[in-house]
This record gives sequence, structure tokens and C-alpha cells, in this order.
Amino acid sequence: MTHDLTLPSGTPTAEGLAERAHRDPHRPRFHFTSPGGWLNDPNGLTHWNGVYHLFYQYNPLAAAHHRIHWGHATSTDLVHWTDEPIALVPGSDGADRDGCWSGVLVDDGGVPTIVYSGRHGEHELPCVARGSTDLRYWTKDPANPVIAAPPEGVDITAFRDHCVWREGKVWRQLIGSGVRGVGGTAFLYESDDLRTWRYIGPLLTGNASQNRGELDWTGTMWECVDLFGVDGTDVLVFSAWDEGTTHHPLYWTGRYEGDTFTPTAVHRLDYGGRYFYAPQSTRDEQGRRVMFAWLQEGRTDEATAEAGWCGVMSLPRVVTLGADGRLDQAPVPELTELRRERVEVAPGALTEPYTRLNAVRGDQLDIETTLRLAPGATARLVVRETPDGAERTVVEVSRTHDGGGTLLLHRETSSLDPTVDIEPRYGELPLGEDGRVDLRVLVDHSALEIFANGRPLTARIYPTRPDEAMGVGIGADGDVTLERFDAWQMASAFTDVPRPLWP
Ligand code: DQQ
Repeated sequence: MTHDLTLPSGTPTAEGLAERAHRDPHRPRFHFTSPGGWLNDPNGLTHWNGVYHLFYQYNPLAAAHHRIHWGHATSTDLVHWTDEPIALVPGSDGADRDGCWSGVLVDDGGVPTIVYSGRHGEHELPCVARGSTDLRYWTKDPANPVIAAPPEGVDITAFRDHCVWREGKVWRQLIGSGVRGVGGTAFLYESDDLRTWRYIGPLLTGNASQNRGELDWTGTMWECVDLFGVDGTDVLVFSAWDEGTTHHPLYWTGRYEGDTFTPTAVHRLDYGGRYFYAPQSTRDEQGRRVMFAWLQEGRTDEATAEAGWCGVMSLPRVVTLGADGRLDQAPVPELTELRRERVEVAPGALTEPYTRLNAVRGDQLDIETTLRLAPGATARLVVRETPDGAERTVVEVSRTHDGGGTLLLHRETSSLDPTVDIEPRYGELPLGEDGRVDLRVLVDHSALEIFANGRPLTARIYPTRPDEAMGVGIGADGDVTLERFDAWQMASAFTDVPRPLWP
């Protein structure tokens, strides 16, 4: 295989990337990361003959988004991953000369088939590749791109990313886009053979003039559209994008019927916003809806270039429909396999605003707690705290006097490095009976995933003294009862050696 080593001027070279990545204290150890270089969206998610396949947007040459390849890893348990040969490399010329952007994998009568966005210049068009039976080796279709241009007569903001499924005797496909001056959209196509596509029309179009600047703004383009049914409701997930800015993942609930999606409501998918971006899901062989997304960096391009790697894949999540008609999310139960020593805290009232738990320490932790909050009360869980308390990350759950709840992540003191993102993140928290909150916090070096009564908040944190920022504590203002608290050390999911950039 030959690789074009041309990188934009100023991009650090690939030399030592995997070694540098491996040494970085901010690199997670039980979340999937690329061997080095750049990782973004999950692609081609599938559970094929008992094996989970995770493909991902990958640049093995630098920790920068440039001439994106498709990396590939497999797992039988969603916990331990084996690096597989790179699946797609941009062509020396042709439709994907400048990158193999996001897409999906479908089973075409037993032939694994990838539908992806080939990038050429500043544009992306749909391409197809067929795989060997073990999904390791891929042959691009000579007819690529299989759709020559976006729909005629529509002034679009962009055109890329795919959701493809079999419906009766035909294939259907959504391509993410946006109608200039109107809003984000998903264009619907139909095909008999995955190669010749008939344009049907927009499945649904958002209104970009509504809620601009808000946390549920639907943007001017929808990236990575994902349509699926869950527990009797249809869901259309997309990532709201505008003029090069990746805003946040959202989802519509509603009804997909015929050629349209009739929406009921739009919701935030993860309160971390861009830290859980471009999600993709698959229905696994157990019938579960399993979702992954890309945890973007919150440090500068210079810092990531220096680190030799960037981008984290979320933990796999099971998505179900909650009683309130919104999605509930939880890490797959398989992850408990990595739990090691457990520390328990005795139940009782939390009477202090803060108590350091000297028995719990670490930067690889899984914490599960059940709290009961009276009206007006706030409970807090602190992680990654230095002994002097100068750096600490605070997860807060609150109950207002009128019965509402909030989940809030304070990152203002997560790092004393003035160049990293320390903006707080927050969202609405549905409370259980008597103010009950089931809170789970997974800490994996710079990656943080929080689940509060099924609502997720994902983010990144970069303490400047990572070896000291191991402290954990709890506290409350107001009347809070701790009904349960368990913390486990989490084992690493990867062997302790650098991984080859070109497996
Ligand atoms: N990332 C891909 C695109 C997609 C975006 C390029 C979302 O296909 O729209 O790497 O992060």
C-alpha cells in the first residue's frame, strides 16, 4: 500500500505518534482511541456473526483532520478491541482523493458493503466499497461516486454522511444536508442495488431561524443522520453543524412513514454537546440499540499535535425509550467486566458541603450512587481533585423547589491550564420518586461520561497535575440522603504498549 504523505504545511509529522500517544497521561485506557494520530466519527458500526466492528474516521499520519481514512477495530465483548487493517485509504485520484468521510456498513445479501462520503476538493459525494467475508479488505466500486451530484435545484449548505437500510425489496438512504436559508435536512433516496439511486425528497427539514444560539438549535446542516426505531417510536438523530462549527447532537422523536418523518419533538442527545458528536448506532444480535460517538478534544491543536493523538470514542451505550418519551442511555453492561477493587460508602444523610473520600482515588473509576434530594437541595460528587483542591471537577445534581431537576458539570477548576476548555455543561434532569437520582460517573483520564437518571453528559478534562488529581469526594447543600455509593477501580482495556499506526 502506498500513502500520500503530503500534509498541510506546519502539521507535525507522524514520527513517534504512537509512542507519544501512549505516554500521554490524558489518554484514556478503557475508552477506545486510535493507535495515534487523529480519530473522529464512529462509522460502519455492525454486529456481524458475533463480532462487533467499529470503523472510525482516522488519520494515521498526524493528530489533525486531514485525508481521513477508515480505521477498523473488532471486539466480541464491546470492552476489548483488536486493531484491524485500515479499511479505506483515500485514493491517489478519484472520488475520495481527499478523504473517506463518514458512512455506514450494510449486509448486501451476505456481502459487507460500505456506503461512505468520498471527498474530492471541497465536496463530498456518496461512494461504495465491498468487503471480504471477514470485513478486513475492501474494494472500492469503479462507478464511484454512485450519486454524481446533490439534488438539482436546491441550494444546499453541504451534502454528506449516510444512513442506509433495507425496506421491503429496496434500499433506502438518507444523506445529511441543509437547505440554505431554511435549515438542516436529510435527503431520502431509494435504490435496488446500492449503486443506482433515485432521489425522493427531503425526509424532514429543520428551521434554522428558530432557537439560534440555544443548546437545541438545529443548525444549518445535519451531519451523520441516523434513523432507527426504538420501543415503538421512530428517532432521527443528527449533529447540528453550521459553517464549519460542530455544535451538538440532537434527535427528533416522531413517526417515519412513507417518504416523510412527522416530528413530535426535538431533544438534546447528550448534555456535553460537541463532546458526544456524530453518534452512530446499530441494532446488535441481542436486539439492543448500541450507540457510539466521538468525544472531541477540549485542548488546543498545538497540545494535541504534541500529544501525538486526539479524539476518543465514547463507551458503547444502550439506548432505550424512557417513560417520558425521551431516550434513556446507559453504558453497555459488559463494561462491568473491567471493575476491580470496590469501595463502598455507608448510606446516610450528607450533612457536609464536601467530604474527601480518602478510600477512593483514581483516574480510572466507575462510580455508582443513589441519592435522594429534598426540594431545594443539591448533591455534589467531585472527581480528579488534587490534594490541595486547586484542580477538581464537580458533578452536581439539584432539585428546585418546584420539583424540577438539573444536572451540572463544573469544569471551571478542572484544569489550571488557561488554554483548555473549562466551560460548564448542564441540562434538565428528570427526578425519580421523592427526588431520587441514580448517578453513574465514569472517569477515564481526560474522558468523563456521566449518566443521571438515564440522561448523559459527556466531556473532557485536563488537570495540569494529572498524577496528583486522583481525589474523590461527596457533599450536599440542603437535605440529601446517600442511599448507596460504590466506586470501582477500572482496569485498562488495552495492553500497555504502543499500538501500530498501520495494523
Ligand atoms: N466528520 C466527517 C464528516 C462528518 C463529520 C469527516 C462529523 O463526514 O460530517 O471526518 O464530525
